[in-house]
Amino acid sequence: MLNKKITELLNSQINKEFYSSYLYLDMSNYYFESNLNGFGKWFAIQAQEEYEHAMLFLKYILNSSEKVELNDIVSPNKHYTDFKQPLEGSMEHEIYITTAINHIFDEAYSLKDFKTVQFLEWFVKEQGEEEKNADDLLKRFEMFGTDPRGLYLLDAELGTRVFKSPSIKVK
Ligand code: OFO
Repeated sequence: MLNKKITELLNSQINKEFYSSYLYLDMSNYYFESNLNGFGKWFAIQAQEEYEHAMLFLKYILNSSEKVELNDIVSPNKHYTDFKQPLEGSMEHEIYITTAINHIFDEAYSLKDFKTVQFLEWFVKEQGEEEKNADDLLKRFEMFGTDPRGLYLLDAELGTRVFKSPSIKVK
């Protein structure tokens, strides 16, 4: 059993993670449409990771014998006009998600819900890595992406990304 507030926050996080998946899929589509297939693949894998994150929150709620609430996922509704915009959007979005996860962590800690604290620790670490990835990608784009040859090589490198399942398991 979980505290009501914690259950609400975890349910809201399911929605945020599905939205993250949608947002990254939208970015992926934009790059594929622009023939930057490596960027497209990188963001498609990111979308897949976010789907997995949503499922981890969902399973955690189910395993705690609480009700999962699946709410509407809003459309990303973005219209990118240059290759840098999704990278800036991704950075901004990861900071937003980190804030949301830290907030749940904080609430769980105050309520001495150490089971949830322990579950969230993996996400705190993951967010640190994702912010770093988003920042690296943005900076590397700023360095190399404005030169056609640099953009070509960066795209080729991003296309080598492979999907890895989250290292946390919620049965
Ligand atoms: Fe769900 O990992 Fe970042 O946002």
